[in-house]
Amino acid sequence: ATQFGIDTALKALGIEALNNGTSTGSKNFGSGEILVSHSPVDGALIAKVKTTTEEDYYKVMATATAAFTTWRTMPAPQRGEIVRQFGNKLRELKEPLGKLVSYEMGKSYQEGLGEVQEMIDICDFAVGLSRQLHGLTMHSERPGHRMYEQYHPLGVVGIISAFNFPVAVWAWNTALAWVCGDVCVWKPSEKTPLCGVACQNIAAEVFKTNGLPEGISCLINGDYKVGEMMTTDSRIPLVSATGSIRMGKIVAQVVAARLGKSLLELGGNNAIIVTPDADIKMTVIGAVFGAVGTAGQRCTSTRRLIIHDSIYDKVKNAVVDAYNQLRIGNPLDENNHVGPLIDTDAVDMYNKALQKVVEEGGKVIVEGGVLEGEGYESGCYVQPAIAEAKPGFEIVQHETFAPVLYLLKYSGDVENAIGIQNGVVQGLSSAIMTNNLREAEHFLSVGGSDCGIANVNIGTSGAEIGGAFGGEKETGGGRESGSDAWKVYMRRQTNTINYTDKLPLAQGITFKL
Ligand code: UN1
Repeated sequence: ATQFGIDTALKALGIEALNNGTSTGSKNFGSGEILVSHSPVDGALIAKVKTTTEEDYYKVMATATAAFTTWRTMPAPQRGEIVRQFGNKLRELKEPLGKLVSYEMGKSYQEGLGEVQEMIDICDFAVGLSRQLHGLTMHSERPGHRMYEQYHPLGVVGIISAFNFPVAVWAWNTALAWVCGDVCVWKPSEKTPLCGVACQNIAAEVFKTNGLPEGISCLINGDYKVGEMMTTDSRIPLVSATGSIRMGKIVAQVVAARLGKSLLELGGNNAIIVTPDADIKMTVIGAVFGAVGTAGQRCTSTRRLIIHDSIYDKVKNAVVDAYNQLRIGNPLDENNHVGPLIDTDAVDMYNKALQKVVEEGGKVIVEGGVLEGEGYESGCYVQPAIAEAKPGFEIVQHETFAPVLYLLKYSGDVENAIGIQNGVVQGLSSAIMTNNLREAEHFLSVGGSDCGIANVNIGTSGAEIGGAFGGEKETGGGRESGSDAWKVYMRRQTNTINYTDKLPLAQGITFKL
């Protein structure tokens, strides 16, 4: 762990051998079972975290709801100032935090730094937003009346995040929620609890320095049962959850049963359509980064390449060539492209997917396999694989969170490729590689991609924070991050004011007493 400066990074982030996984800011406690965080990089124990019991949770919620009454009255631009300071702290700690992300989650150090950069970017975005939480004004149909709308904070926002973006997805939610006047309770993935502790330490210091109350940023830890405390809790008007479709369906139903709001960011099954007019060089970079970046564990990872038959062999050979150059190994070593999967369960899923595609009649053209020997002791390193498949295969309908890329062939019009691309239950990210304006515009038109993200001459992953991020169908319909995604963190109120001494009724109704 000392080799890549992990010990120094942990120290800079205030991570101890045993951490309290429940926190309201600077007050940390926790009396639950102990969660152990092992690195998929080398299998070593990084540190332990005490989980949150029901009793701990009630303390957190009491503190959070009390903090809300203070925080919501602070002018939004002043809340923005706090988020600005938080962003600056992240700038200072970018390297240690990027390193911890890489070491606890397994993505490359470059991608770990990129993730922290997303946090910094969303803070900047939120600071600007803090002066722009705009509503509209409308013209009243009644004389001497004024009508407008305003946005008020919602309350306590619950955040459930996944292991694959252990810090950025929290920041997307929390930076916006904070400027909107909400307080947040976060349950990070039980696979990356230390990333949660580190972020909470950073936030806590900023709130404390500014003399703000405990409870604006809260952390809870544990498995799905801890998440359930939030989904069933009617004091939480919004639950923002990132993870599997299976998890999202449960969260959606539990939150809806109490008529709460949920913001869901679930699975993707993202495809790149490669048309006869594609720039092959660009296609290869986009497809390979999309498929093997974060070892295929992004929700935006490229899972399917839908290639026109006229250029199929050319594209296939170029992609296979690129795969042969991939270096797999310790993600903190910047010579490597691909790090480990999160754990050995993920390795099993990867193996099963490769088995299944062969059973269904597919052909593996870049052999997969679990890597063994020096440097691979954790058992989590796999060879990124490519299989030729058919769009209708059962396995191709699923999001396997691993570097398995399916090559699918289409013939004729781009419409056929769009049909294949849309023919799955997920609807997160999509892309077309083409220099043909007609094909590109068709792909973006109403009859084109049905995804929340549709790119031209860019891969499926690596979205910028400025756009709204999320997808349709079983991806869950939520939108986070940029554009007007902030609106979900606030409640809208329509106000009509009568400044006359008459009381005319709307719709021309007369009512005489
Ligand atoms: C995720 O995988 O949950 O677009 C988020 C991307 C990143 C975010 C991915 N900016 O790939």
